Amino acid sequence: MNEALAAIRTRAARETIAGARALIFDVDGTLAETEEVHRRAFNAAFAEAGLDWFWDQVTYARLLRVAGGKERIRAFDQRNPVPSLSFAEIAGLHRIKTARYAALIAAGGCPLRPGVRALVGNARRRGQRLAIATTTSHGNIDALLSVALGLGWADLFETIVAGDDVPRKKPAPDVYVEVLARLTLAPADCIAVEDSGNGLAAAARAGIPAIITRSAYFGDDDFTGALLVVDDLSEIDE
Ligand code: XBP
Ligand code: MG
Repeated sequence: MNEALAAIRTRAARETIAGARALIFDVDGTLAETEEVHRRAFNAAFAEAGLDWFWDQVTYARLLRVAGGKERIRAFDQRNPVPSLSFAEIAGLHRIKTARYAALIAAGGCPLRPGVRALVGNARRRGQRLAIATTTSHGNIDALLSVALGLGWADLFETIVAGDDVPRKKPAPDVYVEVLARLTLAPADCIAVEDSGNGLAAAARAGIPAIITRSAYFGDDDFTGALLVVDDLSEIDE
């Protein structure tokens, strides 16, 4: 594709985004580069539990293909022929991790990625409805956005659907289908804002056009079918 055609496509995508009835945001990797904080929280929980596990960035990048922290722990434990943790123990370990994540965010915060604040503000000014569709937990969303957007952050989003609110996590479409039901909007009236191949697949299975903001852990994913792929959201709203 030559530059002129690329510019035409980008302009058309920007107009589609500005004209959508609702923008549905993913959280981790999209609103903020949180996965390094999640990785530190997992490792802190393993240490606290006396497990000799440590997830380096290469290991975590591979495990991130499994959506959901509990599912990720289980996938790692099942690398052994005889897994060592029960479901209850995994849930307890994940609770420790979630507490560590909140503490790390509170201590150092995790800034919004470039362009996020502007896009949210411009969308609100255009009268667009905003929602969140994420695999992580409500507690993690609140920990992140109460620092990044202030204590009233939830007032910006009409509805928030988190991983444990639905039967299946991304790449299943469940969180997006639930958001559409709560907004009573058709998929084509919305735009999903995502960072990963799993997120794009989840939005696509719900029939929702998606834009991708490349993130640190998923930058090399296959984003075929995305309406637009950008390095960050500052390319969307000038
Ligand atoms: C990303 C995820 C989450 C986080 C960890 O969610 O897959 O599992 O990595 O959070 P999304 P939890 O990109 O959909 O926002 O440990 O709470 O799952
Ligand atoms: Mg994400």
